[in-house]
Parts: sequence; structure tokens; C-alpha cells
Amino acid sequence: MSATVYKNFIGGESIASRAGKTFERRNPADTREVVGVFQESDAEDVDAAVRAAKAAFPAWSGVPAPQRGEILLRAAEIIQSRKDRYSRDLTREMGKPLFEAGGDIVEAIGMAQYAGSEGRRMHGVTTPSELPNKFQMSIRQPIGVVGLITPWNFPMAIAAWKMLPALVCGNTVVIKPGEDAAISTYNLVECLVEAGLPPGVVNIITGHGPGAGQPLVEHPDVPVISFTGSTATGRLVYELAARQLKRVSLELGGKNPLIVMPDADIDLVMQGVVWAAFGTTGQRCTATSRLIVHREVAGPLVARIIARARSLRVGNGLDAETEMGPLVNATQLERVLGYIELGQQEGATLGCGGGRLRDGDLAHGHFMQPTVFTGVRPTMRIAREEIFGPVLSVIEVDSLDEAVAVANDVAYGLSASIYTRDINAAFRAMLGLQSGIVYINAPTIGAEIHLPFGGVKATGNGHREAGPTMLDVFSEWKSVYIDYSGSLQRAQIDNIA
Ligand code: UN1
Repeated sequence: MSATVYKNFIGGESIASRAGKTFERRNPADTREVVGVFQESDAEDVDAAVRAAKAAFPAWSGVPAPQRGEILLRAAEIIQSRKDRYSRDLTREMGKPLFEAGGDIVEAIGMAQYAGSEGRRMHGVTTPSELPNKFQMSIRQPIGVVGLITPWNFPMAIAAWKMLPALVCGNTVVIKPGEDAAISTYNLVECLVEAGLPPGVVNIITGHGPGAGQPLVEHPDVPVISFTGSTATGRLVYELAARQLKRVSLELGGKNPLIVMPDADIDLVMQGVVWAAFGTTGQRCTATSRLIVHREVAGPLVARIIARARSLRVGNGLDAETEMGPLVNATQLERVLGYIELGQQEGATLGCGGGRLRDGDLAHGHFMQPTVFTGVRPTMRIAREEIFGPVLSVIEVDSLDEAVAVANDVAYGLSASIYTRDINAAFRAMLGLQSGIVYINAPTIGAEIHLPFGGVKATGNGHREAGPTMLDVFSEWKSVYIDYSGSLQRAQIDNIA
């Protein structure tokens, strides 16, 4: 069976890259299978997509927001009706097990419903004036063409988080999905088009960062860039975009801590840690990568985590039994294995895992064992750098204050968690942890789309996706003053005797 060829989607048409170059994507669980062939786009292709988006902007921004929202609500129903097929596509392209792929798609459906209904809200602020016979209010307006650069780890959910708020606000879009998982973006856009999205309102360009991502970031007709990916690439995106004073939203790395106090329910902690450290093969920016545990309970807790990690069924995500899939590609596998070596050199103890898995069919994929390092010190690189793989570092502490200090002593601040039954400890941690998201008695993953999502410090640049905050990146405020007094009324500040 020959693989489907995906062309760029520009102005409602499928168009090959001008240079005629393509690249193929292979299934990370079985690299004998090509899951799709994609266009290797360059600056000319990006320019064509931006021109299409720019041409579509006047009409789309003129559609009343509730009607824009209705298209998103219809798309939600279409995605729902194809959830099983899209889940299989998603598992084949990036490896997560089918039940997790379904969750990725459900997150996109939730966002389509939430952003769709926002078409009927999009509240501004109306306040009394300092002067008589004067009215004032503020409204949101669309900005123009937005450029979206999305990752492979939540290929439908994160594309939806960015695209759907941008659309309901009245912008048009050029999206460059992660080259390892572009099919899910095509699936999402297919539903929007069937729901009635006009040609040119969303355009898809595939390719790699330097060839296709950079020209999008630098294009003078793209005033807004939203990027999710590594902190290193995010910094580059920010620098390039700053030259043109663009609005940039960055969602970058994490090194998420999960704190365990001695009074915690140890069985609950074990389940939470195993899910948050090894779910999605640890390839979530919200994954738990540091277990900061009170010394009193460290021994029994870590023994249970290791026992459960050893029993996790690693395999092809299409297999219903599979609990953990492969790493996304060979480079990531090598990178993670490099950290396993480094951790040992730094003096940490390998509690379990650490190796590549090659038995039987696994030899054809990028599989490795769930890994736990014990005896980790906060200064070690495995305790400070984002690994983005199934690797948990266990750090022992003696108090809540020490736990919070260790948790905060990294560059990142996305998600953090504490397990305790002591309400005072929970509140102290909730306020003291430097992160955009805090969980109490739940692990660091599983954010819902109707609360703000994002992080502090090197995790981002102050913006939040999802929740009511999602509109801020994609709209411009306009404050409107209406003087109906019929005379010149000087503002209060200009009227001081
Ligand atoms: C990500 O890992 O990039 O909170 C996003 C969660 C998911 C999203 C994760 N809702 O785990």
C-alpha cells in the first residue's frame, strides 16, 4: 500500500511545494511503515499561504463572531463522528496508545465547543465615565494573519488550542504542524472546511523549522506568532519576531515536580506518578519528571513506583494492551538514552529501566523502558534539564520548605503538584510553587481547556493558552469613548483648576 501524499493546503486547494520536494514520515512503533508523504516547503510556499490568508481576512473578520463560532461548533460534531479513525491516524503518526490518542482528539473537540461558544461572549468592559453625557466601552478586534507552529506530542489538541481561538476572534491562519505528526492537523482542518470554513481562512504548510517555520516567523504580513516547542527554539522564534515587534506567544519546556509529604496516600501517589511520568512516554510538557519526596516515605513509595514501572506494557499503541508507546523518533530516543548515561555518570542510581527495547517487533520501533533514577541531587543535570522521555528523577527532602525550594530551583515553571492531607501544607505549596499550574493530590498532567494553560520563567513569555485568556493573544483591544453632550468636554485630567 503506498502512503498518502499530503499537499500544502493553500486558499482551499491542495498544492505541491514549488520546489517539488517532499519528506516522508514513518510510524515510530514500526518504521517499516510510511504513514504519509509531506511537502518540504520553503519561503515561497509560506509566502503563497500568507497571501491566501491575507486575502481571506477582510471577509472572515467581517463575519459576525457568533456565526464564526457556529462553524466551530459544527466542526466539533464532525470531529466526534470520526474520533476512532482520527485516533488511529494519530497513534500511527506519533506513537501514543489509542486511548491517549482519543484523549488528544477529545481535547480538540472540547476546544471547538469552548471557542465556538466564545463567539457569543467575547466580552469587553463597559465602565462609567468621569464626565456626564459620555459613554465608554472596550471591544476586541481581530489582528490579521496569525502564524502557528505546533508540536507533535499533542498534534490535534494543541493545533486546536491555537487555531480555534484565533478563528473565533476573526483572524486567518497559516499553520506549520510539527513534521513528525502533521496528519492530525489535516484531519482537524478537514472538519472545519466541511463545517463551512471559507477557503483561505486556514492554510497548512508542512516542512521543517529552518525551511518553513522561520519564513513564517519572519513574514512581514504575519503580525502574530504562536509557538509550542523547546525553549531553545522558542528563544530563536522570539528573537526573530522581535525585530518586527510581533506579538509572540511561547509555550516551552518544563521540569515538573511532584511533591510528596509523609501524610500522603501512598497508593494514590504511586498511581499518579506512574501515569504522569510514563504516560505519553513522558513526552508531555506537563509530564512529572521530578519526584520530590519526604525522606520518611521515600523507601516504600519508590519501591512501589519501580514495581509498577517494571510491569508497564510497552508496545505499539495500536495494540489495545499497550500502556506506553515508543519515543517519537530516533533522535529523541538517542537523546533520552544520552541522559540515562549522563545520570549514571553524575552519580544517580538506576532504580529500573534505562535500556532500549528490541525484542521481537519492538526492534522496528523507538522503544525504551520506563526509567527511574534514585539518589538524585537537585544540582544534577538530570534534575534540571527537560528530558522529554519516560525518565523520573527521585529527590529526597526533609521538609515542605525544602521541597518547595527544590521544586522552584530550575529554569522552568509549567506544572507542579503536591500530595498531602494537610490543608495548611497544601495552601503553602499552592502559593509558593513557581508554576503556571498547580495540582493538589493529583499529578502534573491533565489540564482542562477552560482554565488558562501556560507557565512562568523559561516555560514561556507571560501568555496563557486556553481558558478565557486564549482570546488575548489573538485579539486587539479597542477602547471607545462616545461623547453625546454636544459640547467640548475636556477630560478630567485636562480640567484641573
Ligand atoms: C503538552 O504536554 O504539551 O495537561 C500539553 C495536559 C494536557 C496537555 C499537555 N491537557 O497534560
